[in-house]
Amino acid sequence: MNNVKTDAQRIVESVNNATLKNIGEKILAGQRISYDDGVMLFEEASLPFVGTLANYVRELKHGNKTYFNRNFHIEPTNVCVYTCKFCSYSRLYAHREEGWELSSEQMMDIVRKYDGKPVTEVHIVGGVHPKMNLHFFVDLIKQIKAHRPDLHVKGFTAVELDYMFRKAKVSVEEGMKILNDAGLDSLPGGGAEIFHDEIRSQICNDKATADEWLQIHKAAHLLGMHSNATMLYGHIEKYWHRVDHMERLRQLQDETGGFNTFIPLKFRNGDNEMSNVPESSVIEDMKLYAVARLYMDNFPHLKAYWPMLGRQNAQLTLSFGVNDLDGTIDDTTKIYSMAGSEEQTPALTTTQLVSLIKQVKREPVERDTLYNEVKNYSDIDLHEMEANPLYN
Ligand code: V47
Ligand code: SF4
Repeated sequence: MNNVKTDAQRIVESVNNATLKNIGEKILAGQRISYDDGVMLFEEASLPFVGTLANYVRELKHGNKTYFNRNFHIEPTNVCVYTCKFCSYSRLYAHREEGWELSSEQMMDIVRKYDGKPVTEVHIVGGVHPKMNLHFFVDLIKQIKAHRPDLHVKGFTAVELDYMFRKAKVSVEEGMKILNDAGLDSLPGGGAEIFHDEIRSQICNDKATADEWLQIHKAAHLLGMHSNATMLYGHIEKYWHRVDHMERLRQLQDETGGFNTFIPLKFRNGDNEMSNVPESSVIEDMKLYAVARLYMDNFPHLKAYWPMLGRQNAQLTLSFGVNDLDGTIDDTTKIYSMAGSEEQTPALTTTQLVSLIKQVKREPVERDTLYNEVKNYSDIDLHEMEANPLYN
């Protein structure tokens, strides 16, 4: 830790730009950086500058610990009433014969497939299907909880919830309470994209607005539920739109403290209506993670979702502020493989994930959804893990 602090002090002392030096000094003193500082970091700072500072903040908060959890995904449908231009995954409701729709029984078969396996979470997220309504999902959640009460149910983006609540003619607060009472434990971070209307109106004009997204997460937090937040970056947004997005999240977090994790999602341009938009470079990706770590000072965790970044770049993020890697065991999600990610079958065994983390000298720690530590793998031999079916 002392070394990282010295590295951070050195890089701040050596920078010529007075504004950047001032931002660096704020970070070293544990002070919050401003909106203008955030934009300045994107526009003017070098990758080593933001990276060294982000690594310092990461180690201050978490030392070498790198969390992962063992979960599985259920994607109820890819049929969707919305038309987000970046989405390679959905099929319009009008063409629903080209998509898939799982029945409750089929989803319960997926849950039962994990009986006896050491998973702690099911992540349920999909398209917005007009027939899969609030009552359908209340029933599904109850069935999951009746079958496996200890399984944490993290489900539904604010976009799915907004549609569900409107259709059921309940308020956001009533709808969240109904789902929470049924057994929904927390919310994933999807659907946030870029909040600012200048961009939102161009890439996902017809779904929940920024204010609606934030209102739903606030309602969940007020019930004592936790949630995550994402940002879809690296397409047509400007740096200041990213900072505006992070600022709105930081403000809600100041109010409720209900967010666990911030998850930047790299835009992938395969097979969607934005295929003409080039993808961001690895340097831009690492810079984004680092600035996010510096800006989101009240978010405990910063997560990289490797199925979309690729495993080597995800490993690299561990030096740029990230302390959590997602996508373990048997990540059945199709959203990124359909968007052109290198990871066509995103499954990584626990042994492989632990090995990825150890290769860069970090400490692999399995966590549950709420970041309670389940197991520290630092002293567990990789050969022993390879021989144990529980980890493969
Ligand atoms: O909201 C869609 C994104 C999100 C593309 O909370 C795309 O733990 C890149 O939110 N390129 C859904 N991204 C996934 C999501 C998520 C994933 C993992 C963990 C958690 C969590 C949440 O996927 C959507 C959208 O932003 N997305 N298409 C694309 N072409
Ligand atoms: Fe539907 Fe989600 Fe795809 Fe948008 S990103 S079209 S809401 S599945």
